[in-house]
Amino acid sequence: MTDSKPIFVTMPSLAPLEEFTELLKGVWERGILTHNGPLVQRFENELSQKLGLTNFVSVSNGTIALQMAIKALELKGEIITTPFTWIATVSAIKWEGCTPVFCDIDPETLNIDPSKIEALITDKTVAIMPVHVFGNPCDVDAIEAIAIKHNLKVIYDGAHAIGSTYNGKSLLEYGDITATSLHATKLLNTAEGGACITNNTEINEKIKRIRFFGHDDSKDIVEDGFNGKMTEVHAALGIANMKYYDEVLEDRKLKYQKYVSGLTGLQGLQFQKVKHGNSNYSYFPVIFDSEEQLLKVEAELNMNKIFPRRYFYPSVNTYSKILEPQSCPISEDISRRILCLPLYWELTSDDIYSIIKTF
Ligand code: T4K
Repeated sequence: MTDSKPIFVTMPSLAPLEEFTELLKGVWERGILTHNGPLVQRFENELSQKLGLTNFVSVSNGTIALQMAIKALELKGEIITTPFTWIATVSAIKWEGCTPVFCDIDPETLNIDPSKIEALITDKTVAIMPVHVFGNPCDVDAIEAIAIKHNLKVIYDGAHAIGSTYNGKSLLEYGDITATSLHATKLLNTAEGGACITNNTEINEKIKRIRFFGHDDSKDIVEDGFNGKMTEVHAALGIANMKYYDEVLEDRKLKYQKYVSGLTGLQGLQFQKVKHGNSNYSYFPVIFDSEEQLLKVEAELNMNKIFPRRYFYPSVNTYSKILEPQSCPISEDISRRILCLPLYWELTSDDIYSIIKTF
C-alpha cells in the first residue's frame, strides 16, 4: 500500500482549494449566501450546458430532489420501485405519503427488471421509480413503454447517474423527472446537493417554486413548497469541481477497467453488466458466489486498512421496522453477495493492484 493511510470506498474529488476560495471571495463581497444567488445560477447553467440538459434545478440534497419530484407530479398512491437501492429512494416515497411497491431486479444489471413491473400494477399505482444503480442505465425504453401503456409517471432516481448516457444523451434527460445527487461521495459533488431534471417547462417552474417555499415571482404562495435551496457556498464547490469533471469521469473508467482485467477469470466473481446505454463507472461492485466468500475477502481487506462497502445491503424491502413485508428474492440474494471496492480520483494503481491481490 502507498502508505498506512486507510483506503475507504470513496473520497470526494476536490478542485485545488485556491480555486474554491477564489469563488468564495465573491460570495463574501456580495454577502449573498443563498436564495438562488449568482453562483447557483452559474452552476446550473454551466452544468446544463456541459451535460446537454434542457433544465437543471439544483437543490440541497438528492433525497429532497426525489421528494420534490413526487411533490411536483402530485403523486398519491403506490409507486413501483426497486429494493436494490439506498434507503433514500424509499424514504422519499414514504415521506410524500405514497406506498413503495418493490419490483425485483435483473441479477446482471442490478436494475429494476421491467418484465416484472406490469404484474405489480394495481388501480392505486401512480408511478414507477427505478434507480440507475451505480450509474448503470436502466432499460429506459421498456420502462417508458410500460408507463405509457398504463398512464404512469416515471421518476428516475439518478443519484449515481451524472456522466452516464442513453441513446447519445445524458441519462438525466429521461423520465418525467430525474432526481440526482451531488453528495460528497458522488462523481461530481457540492458536499451536499442534488438536482431535479425535467424537459417539461411547466414542471420545471413548479419544481423551482417548491424549492423556495412555494413562492411565485410576486412572492405569493402558489404551491405547497418547502426549503430545498442550494447555497452559494455549495454552488461554488460545484463550479470549482466541475472544471475537473471530465478528467474524473475518464479516470473512473480507466480504474474500473484495471479492476476488471485484474479480477477477470477469478472463480466465483461476477461484475455488473451494462446492457443499455453507457455507464459512468462511478462504483466498482463485485458479486461473489457466496456471502461467506465476500466476508472473507472483506475481512482481509479490512486487516490491510481497506474499507470497501456493502452497497446495497440489506435489500431495502427487508427493513421490516419501517415497511410491510414484500419478497424480492433476487435482490435479497445479490445484496448478501455484493461488495463495492474503493474507486476514486486519488486511488493509485498500486492501491488497485494490492486490492486485487487480496482475492
Ligand atoms: N438514491 C440513491 C440510489 C442513493 O445512493 C442516494 C445516496 C440517494 C438517493 C440520496 O442522495 P443524497 O440525499 O445522499 O444526496 C453514502 C452517501 O451518504 C449517500 O449519498 C449515497 N447515496 C450512499 C450510497 O452512500 P454512506 O453512509 O455509505 O456514506 P459514508 O459517509 O460512509 O461515506 C462513504 C465513504 O466516503 C467513507 O467511508 C469515507 C468517504 N467520505 C465520505 C464523506 C461523507 C469522505 O471521504 N468524505 C466525506 O465527506 O452513504
